Amino acid sequence: MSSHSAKHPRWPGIIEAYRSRLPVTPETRVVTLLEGNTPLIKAERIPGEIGADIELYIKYEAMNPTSSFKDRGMTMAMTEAANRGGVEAVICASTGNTSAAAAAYASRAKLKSVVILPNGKIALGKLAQAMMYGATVVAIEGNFDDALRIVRELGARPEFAVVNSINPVRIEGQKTAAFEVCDILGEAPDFHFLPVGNAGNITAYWKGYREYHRDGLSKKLPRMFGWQAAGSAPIVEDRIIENPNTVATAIRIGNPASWIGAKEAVAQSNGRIDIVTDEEILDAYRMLARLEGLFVEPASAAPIAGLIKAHKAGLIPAGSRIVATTTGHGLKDPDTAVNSGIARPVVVPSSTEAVLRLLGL
Ligand code: AN7
Repeated sequence: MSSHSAKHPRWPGIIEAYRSRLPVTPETRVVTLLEGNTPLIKAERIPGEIGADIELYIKYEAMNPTSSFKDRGMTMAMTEAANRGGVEAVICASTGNTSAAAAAYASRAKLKSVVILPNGKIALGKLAQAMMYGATVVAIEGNFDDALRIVRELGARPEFAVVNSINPVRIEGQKTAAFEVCDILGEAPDFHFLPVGNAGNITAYWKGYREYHRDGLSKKLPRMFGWQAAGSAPIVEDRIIENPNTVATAIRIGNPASWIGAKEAVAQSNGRIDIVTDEEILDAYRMLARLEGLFVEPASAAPIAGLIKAHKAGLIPAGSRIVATTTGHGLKDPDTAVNSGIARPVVVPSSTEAVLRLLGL
């Protein structure tokens, strides 16, 4: 089991913390940046603001080394690639966060990284990360789904290791977030809310919750509620979306890799997968920052937008304990932040009087 207790005064990263539950051997050389052990922050104001009698916790995945949840899967994928032998480079398609994590962990593993991105649709911070960590960044004139198709083809070559979530060890790493939630709360929550893009994370959390439940470490299983952006909702619409679109570029995905995993998580947990509009996403995005002090990227606000929608629809019983995962940091996408309708800085002369006048004092 975990955790950030007396047993690990210094958090060792998710593989060491949950070694017995992950596909590694005593000989495995672990590639880590000490990811995981992210805060589970109780929301103080959102429940009241939306008039919901609930207990809401935010699993704040921005506190990972590359500022998104992708680091959990990437420590596993890079460890596997580094120990496999014969691998020269890792390769992935990405809407941004996977590429940032792949590039960082590849540096750590002394491997090259190649990232294939949809040109012009990557948030600035994520692009900066991949470039800084030294990836070869290829921007294709296509979307994420086109990029993933290319990666699947290149992955057939022995010198490449694919580190997208089609690589099953990524899901293994990501399931540790569910373990952390149960370790902190002492039990699984009633509901778990997540954004859904490729659907790897909802698949991974459900796997993690089931494993803890099977082994008697939790008595209940949460209902899994996943949220897609309205312009990019293949699972909800039950069809491949050729030209997905949403302000939440992280989940701008028309043909999710873990489609089946998401369907199973929802069916088995008596859960739900539904849409939220870009407007609802941006409202929740501002609400998280303004009311809770949590600046997340737009995709990460989708589960909060979903919570508001589900509460209005009467789907959340009073007294429910809910965990929502916010998957990436707000600083990843500064353009959306400054263009999201919030107040701009006001320029005044450099004097105390001018500042007082502006403040109406
Ligand atoms: C912030 O980086 O697919 O449903 O290529 O970056 O597990 O795909 C990112 C996905 C949610 C969706 N929130 O998770 C990529 C990529 C953020 C994300 C998702 C992503 P999945």
